Amino acid sequence: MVELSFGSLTFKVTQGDITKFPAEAIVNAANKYLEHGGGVAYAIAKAAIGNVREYIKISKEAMREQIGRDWIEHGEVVVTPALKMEQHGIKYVIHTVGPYCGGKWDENKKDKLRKAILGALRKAGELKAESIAFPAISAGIYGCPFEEVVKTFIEVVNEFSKEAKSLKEVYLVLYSKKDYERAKDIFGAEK
Ligand code: AR6
Repeated sequence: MVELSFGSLTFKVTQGDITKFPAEAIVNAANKYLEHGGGVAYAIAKAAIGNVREYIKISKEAMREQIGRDWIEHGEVVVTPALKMEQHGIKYVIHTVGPYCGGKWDENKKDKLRKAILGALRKAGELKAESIAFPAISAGIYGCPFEEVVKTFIEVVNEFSKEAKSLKEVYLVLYSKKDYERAKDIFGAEK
C-alpha cells in the first residue's frame, strides 16, 4: 500500500474488491439514474443484497427521499445501507456520478470528476465516518483516462483535507493489479 499524507488525512492506494473492503463508507461509481447495470455498481448491488433489481429499487427510493428527483447531478450523492456488506465493516454506500469521457479528457470532465469525489467526501464527513473507499470513478465503462482520474483524486483529497473533520482515511481501491501498479507510480511521483 502506498500513501500520501495531507494534514490529518491519509490517502492510500490499494488493490482489491471494494465490496469487501473494510471502510465505513464505500463509494459507488454510479450513473445519474442509479441503474447499477454493470461494473462496480453491479458488483456492489450484488454484494449488498444479491438481487440487483432490489438494490436499484432501494437506491431510487433513497434518491427520491434525499434529493427529491429521479436523477442526480455531478456532485450530488445518495446514501444507501450496506446490508450484507456490513459483515466486512461497511456501513454506507455513497452513490456518486462521474463524467462520461469515451477516451477524451478536458477541464470540463475534470471538474465533473472533482465534484463527484468532493460530494462523496463531504457526505462521509456528514455521516461522521472515519474511513471511505473509492473505486476509480469514470475509469471503467465511462472511459476516462486512468492517469487523469488518479491525479484528480489526489488533488481533490488534498483540497478536502483542509475541511476534513471526522474523516481520517481515504482509500482508492483498484480492482486490477495493472491499475494498482500504475496508481502506485502516480502516488510515488507526488511524494
Ligand atoms: N472493486 C473495485 N473496483 C472495481 C470493482 C470492484 N469490485 N469492479 C470494477 N471495478 P465502472 P464508471 C473498477 O465501469 O467508469 C456502471 O454500469 C473498474 O475496473 O464500474 O464510472 C454504472 O451503473 C474501474 O477501474 O464505473 C454506470 O452506468 C472502476 O471500477 C457506469 O458503469 C470504475 O469502472 C459508470 O462507469
